[in-house]
Amino acid sequence: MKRILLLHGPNLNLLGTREPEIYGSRTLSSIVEELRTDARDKYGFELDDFQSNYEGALIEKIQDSYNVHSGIIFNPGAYTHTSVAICDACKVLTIPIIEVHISNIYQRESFRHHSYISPLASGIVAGFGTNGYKIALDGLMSLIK
Ligand code: CA2
Repeated sequence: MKRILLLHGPNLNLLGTREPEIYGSRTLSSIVEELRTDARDKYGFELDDFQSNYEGALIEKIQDSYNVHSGIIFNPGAYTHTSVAICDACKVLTIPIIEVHISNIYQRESFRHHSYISPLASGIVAGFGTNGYKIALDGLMSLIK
């Protein structure tokens, strides 16, 4: 079965435990399991998932994705706005990357308005809460199926 990767950056392991007014009340594991089911049942794709608070671990996962995954759904968390290293790792990939933000980063502090990932992303979803992951899955599948 073909595979896609759902990748999460720092602090997103805390989803569902704090700041529900910004990030909603769902846990990361419930989001992952729902998306895994949708990927398999709607599209026939296996979904691998990984979350890390460490930049290097995310970079290694992106590198390992080469020749394994058909696309990536990626919420890089705060590394969105800071990480040239993650940007460089993504540049090597030829598969589509869909960048996801739960919040609308353009309605928030100005330091969240710049993304190092967006120029490399095939699509960007922001401001739809955790429903954005489903939108990202449909968008990614429209590109690779
Ligand atoms: O809106 C998003 O999805 C963000 O990628 C989330 C990042 C933030 O730095 C980006 O600017 C936008 C922060 C993730 C923090 O996640 C938490 C979840 C629950 C409780 C506390 C933090």
